[in-house]
Amino acid sequence: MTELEALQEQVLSQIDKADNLSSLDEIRVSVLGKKGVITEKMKTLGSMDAEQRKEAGKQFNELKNAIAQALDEKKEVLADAEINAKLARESVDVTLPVRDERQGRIHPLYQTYDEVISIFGQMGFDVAQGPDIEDDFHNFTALNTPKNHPARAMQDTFYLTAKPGEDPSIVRTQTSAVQIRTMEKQKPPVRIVVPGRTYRCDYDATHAPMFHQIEGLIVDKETNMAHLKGCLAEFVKTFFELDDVPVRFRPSFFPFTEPSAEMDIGCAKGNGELKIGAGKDWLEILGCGMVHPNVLKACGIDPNEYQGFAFGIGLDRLAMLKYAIPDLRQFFDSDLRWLKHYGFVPLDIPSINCGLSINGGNKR
Ligand code: 2NL
Repeated sequence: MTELEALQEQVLSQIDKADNLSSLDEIRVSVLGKKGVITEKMKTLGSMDAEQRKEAGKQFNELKNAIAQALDEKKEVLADAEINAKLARESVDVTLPVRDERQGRIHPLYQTYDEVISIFGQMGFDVAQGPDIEDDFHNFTALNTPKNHPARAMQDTFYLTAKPGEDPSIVRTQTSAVQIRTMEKQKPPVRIVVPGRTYRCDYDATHAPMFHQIEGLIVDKETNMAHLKGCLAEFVKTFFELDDVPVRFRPSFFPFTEPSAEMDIGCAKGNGELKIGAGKDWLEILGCGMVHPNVLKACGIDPNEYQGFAFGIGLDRLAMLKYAIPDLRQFFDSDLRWLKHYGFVPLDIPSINCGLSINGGNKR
């Protein structure tokens, strides 16, 4: 056996015995590394004469290739074995109980939001949404609220800084602009509810500068005040989960409806308690009315052919009433202890927007 053959046999047997990737790498370095046996042998080629060098060079290369190939093959085998061992070691026990101590809660406001949308959804309303920043036309003018109308007063509405010569943009005071945008695009019949954030410059236990509304709008040929009453009476019964909730409509004024009304629900107040659905007291719950002909005209709808009803409900107040939350400001404090107390377990909510089409805007 030549010296090279002996070396090859010795290295191959070392490779064969290696039982992990790092000892295999040590072998590679000791043979093929900078100071490795074969590398050292290669260096001797320089001192040989041409004929010798040709023969020795060929033999060294064959040796080197054989060892490199053996190293590669063994490396693959060891890597596979290491992965399999790791998989066996780290197997997941799917029968272990689920960790549940950090489950989140649905905010009572959005629980209410989901409930209200799903009730109107079951009545056949679609959901429409739109931007929080509006222009003067959609927030005011199209809603029969011309310039100098008191509803535009600076202390109520947040305005953004105007570009020279332009009307300032408005942070919407109600969601009605979305109904205007829908009527501009869609021929009647229109049947939508518009939930969303609204903003007014106001702050106390029952008012926050950002609050939530849902407005409803139906425009069709035969729509009348009786439909409005039936729809809203049905809504409060379903929302408060009661067989009967007395309602009454008081005349009111909104620029965008004529006639306008406020709807109260029957309740009993006393001893610091409020019981909804029975008793001699009344609680105002929403504003509503028949869509003003000027609003239909502003959207290109002929008021002689179509009429409609509309309503606006404060979602924050509905949530406070149904879930007995005394102070509106807590809604926006982001206090996790509060949310744990007043919040809802996610799986209990009715599925969001069930069966409804959402046109435009960002879904929650
Ligand atoms: C309230 C009163 C209301 C409307 C909102 C409306 C929208 C269009 C046309 C006509 Cl596009 N009306 N919205 C109508 C009556 C009342 O909200 O007190 N909300 C909390």
